[in-house]
Amino acid sequence: MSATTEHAHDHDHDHGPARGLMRWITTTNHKDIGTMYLVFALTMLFVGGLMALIVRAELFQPGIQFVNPAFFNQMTTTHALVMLFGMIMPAFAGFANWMIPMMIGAPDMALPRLNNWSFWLLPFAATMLLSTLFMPGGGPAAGWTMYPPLSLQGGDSFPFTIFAVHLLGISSIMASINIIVTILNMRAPGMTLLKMPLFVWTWLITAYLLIGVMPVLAGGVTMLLTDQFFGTSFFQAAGGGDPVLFQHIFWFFGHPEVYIIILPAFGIVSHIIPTFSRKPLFGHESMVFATASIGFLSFIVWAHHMFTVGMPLAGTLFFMMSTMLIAVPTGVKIFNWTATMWRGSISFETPMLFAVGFLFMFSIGGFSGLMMALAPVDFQYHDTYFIVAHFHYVMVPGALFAALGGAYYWLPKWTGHMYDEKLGKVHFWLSTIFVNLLFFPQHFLGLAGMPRRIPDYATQFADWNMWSSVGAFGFGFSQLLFVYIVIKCVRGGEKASAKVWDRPFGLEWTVPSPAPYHTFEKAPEIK
Ligand code: HEM
Ligand SMILES: [Cu+2]
Repeated sequence: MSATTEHAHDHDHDHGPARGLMRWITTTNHKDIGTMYLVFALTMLFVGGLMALIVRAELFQPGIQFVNPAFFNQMTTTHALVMLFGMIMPAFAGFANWMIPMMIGAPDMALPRLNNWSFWLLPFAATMLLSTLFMPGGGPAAGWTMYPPLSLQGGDSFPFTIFAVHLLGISSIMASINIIVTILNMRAPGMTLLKMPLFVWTWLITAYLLIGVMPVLAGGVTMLLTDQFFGTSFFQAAGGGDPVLFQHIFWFFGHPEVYIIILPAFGIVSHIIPTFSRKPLFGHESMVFATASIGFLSFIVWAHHMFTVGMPLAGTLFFMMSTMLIAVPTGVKIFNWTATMWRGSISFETPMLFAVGFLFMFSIGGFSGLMMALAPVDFQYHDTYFIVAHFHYVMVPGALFAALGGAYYWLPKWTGHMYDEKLGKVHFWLSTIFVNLLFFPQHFLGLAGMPRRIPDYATQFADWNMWSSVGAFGFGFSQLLFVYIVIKCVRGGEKASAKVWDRPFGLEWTVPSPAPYHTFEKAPEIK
């Protein structure tokens, strides 16, 4: 990626945003919509975080202290749904909106009205999902995976959950269509596909994954709905159906979904590490091919979530080996990031701290994933806290850290001000210490046999659960510091230059900070 340009930042005509609330409701501007996605995601981080803290408060000690088991189950279920669909996916969609047009030298997204609609579905979907908690019988409680028959035995709010999932899926599909059309049609002249920055590449592949699997999820949950209310028996053994079919459908969506979450994170990290190593990304093309291979492989590994269901030996072997294959392109990426830093002139501003933290801690989650990919040993790990430790390592110090690093990295570009570097570093270290206290002991708990999704446990698990809960509250409260830093940065601070960093790569650094409401109305020249 060697895109540099002479920039056209002065605009002949200058129609700024409308005023007041209507600006946000009717906006078709990619930067406004990006901001709304990011603010929404940050809000949902605290909604989902509160649910997680209710879970961890209950698990602080063995026995039942604070909530009844039914409500506990609603908290684990809605926590996951909110964090996945309400927090991390919208966060990366926010980055996509803000950055993709600027990175490819386009004036906006290709389909701006669709863009507005993709965003505005989200608050309605989230409200519908959260409102189930106040309905008779409460919210969904069978886990975010919604396995029948259990998921069909919950309260009457079930159709609302399903409808919320449908809306979230529609939003994702529309956003993906928009991203693909934008990337394929709106690149500035000279921006060939292989010159595209990695964040753009990872989102292009993510968008295809989303279009590939969201309809499968929608189909699966609709079949649940008709089983419940319209007398079908897709998943009901009594009527000739098969509950395991749902698991196949769900994980055909579910595994690509985890890459939908992590690929944009890979993209962001691939921007931060070169900037603060003052070297171009090592192996740009191999990164693109690794991302594409991960995207492809993610479709053929789903049954690694189902080893304990029982399947023919050939099936077990296939899913075991295809899963382990994913470690190869993932390893290519880790190697390339490390090689980018090799002999670089590295400095550790907050974005770089989060990126390097990502590198180490995401890898911990990758390694536990490899352990679980071994079918025979997964019989021990499955449905234990080891799983909880694995996916939280990839999602929190993995995906979420990349998002936080990206936020610090581009905040000066978005707001025109530098954030408070000292506080940013404090935020990083508090987050890192507490996130490890929170999730590392869960490996031990899982190996010792503690099952996941339970409100009470045997006293032998007491010590590590206590530490894990301490970590959870520490991590949760540390994120308030992030909110403070962001608000402080929006309201003022040292003025940021166009370049912001010492040696950044990419078109976004050629426009002034804050980025004007309209950028690249004349396409930049890519050399
Ligand atoms: C090296 C790459 C990875 C490998 C080999 C891997 C492997 C696995 C396996 C085998 C399981 C199922 C274990 C069981 O239930 O018994 C699993 C669960 C899970 N993984 Fe990964 N994984 C990898 C990366 C990721 C990434 C990048 C994410 C997300 C960002 C992720 C998120 C999850 C989640 C959410 C679950 C649990 C789902 C549930 O049961 O609720 N994994 N992983
Ligand atoms: Cu998987």
